[in-house]
Amino acid sequence: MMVHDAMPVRLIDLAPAVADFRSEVLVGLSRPQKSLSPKFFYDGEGCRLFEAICDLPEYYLTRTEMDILTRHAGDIAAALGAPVTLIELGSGSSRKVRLLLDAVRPCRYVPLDIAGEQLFESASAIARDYPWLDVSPICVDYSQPFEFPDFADDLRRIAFFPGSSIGNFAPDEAATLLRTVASLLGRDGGLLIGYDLKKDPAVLHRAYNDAAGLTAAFNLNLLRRINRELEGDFDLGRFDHSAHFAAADSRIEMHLVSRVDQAVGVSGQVFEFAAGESIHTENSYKYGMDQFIGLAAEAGFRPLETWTDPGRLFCVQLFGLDSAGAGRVADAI
Ligand code: AVI
Repeated sequence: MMVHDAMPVRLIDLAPAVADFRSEVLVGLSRPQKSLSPKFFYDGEGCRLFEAICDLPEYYLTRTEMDILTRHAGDIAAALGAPVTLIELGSGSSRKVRLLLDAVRPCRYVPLDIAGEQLFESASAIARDYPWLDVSPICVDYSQPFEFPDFADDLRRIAFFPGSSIGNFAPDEAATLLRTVASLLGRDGGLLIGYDLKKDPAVLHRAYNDAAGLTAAFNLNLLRRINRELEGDFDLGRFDHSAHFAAADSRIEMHLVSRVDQAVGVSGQVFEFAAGESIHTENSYKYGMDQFIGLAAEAGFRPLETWTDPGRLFCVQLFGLDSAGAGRVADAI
């Protein structure tokens, strides 16, 4: 484990190596349906584009969840009790947690994110703005098991997983991830999670095909990242962004569609594309509340509180662990 000492926060750096990125990309591009994990969207430019997407008029998710958190911060704090460690999965800019910090007054905030630069900046800003808070950022791919630091305390652990990032995992992977989160939390732990609800597909279509083209740029930026970091020669002008709602799976699928027959090199390997063939880059699952409660139950979570918006676009839920749920069996997820 490498630790960077820098004021005002110490970043624990468990970031995946470039070799992991390379091997995942080469495997993904070798599949019959070419695919890349959405976790690779978030280089510096990808983080900036995602923040801009969050402010788009069509992308209702962020503002709706932020409204819910703002309106119910007091109720959330009351339901959590004190004192707690707040562990945020996929903290990004840490915008949402700011809506809770004054009400919840956690003792420690542990933001987890794969994008190290943005994580360090946003954790430093939190440490500056909330001087009473212990801030311990960890740069990590939280979808994989990792060694969680021993903070040598007996604070109740609450996982905060906003933004419907859980929707970027297929249901079986989501259940596995929630199981590992449960093992990190311990029996008295809690999970405060935000997820996107099923709705009119036209609303979803607009959210992932915005008029300004930011989602397209975000999707295509993955190819630019591969070119830069993995010696790729993708021509971005030869791929189109595509996002559609796949009703049977209740998910938005994002793809990059080849405009022409072409061959592309990545790290010395050549990948053939037929015109119209796609790389599947992201799924974004939309849940009914009962369905999500069923998924969380597979990981031993039972619902305690539910907060939503008047239009029922988005849902924030607090879960506790039932007695059969995983205890803090291993200090790792
Ligand atoms: C991070 N995640 C929840 C976003 C989503 O809506 O699935 C990523 C995103 N993809 C396109 N727009 C936003």
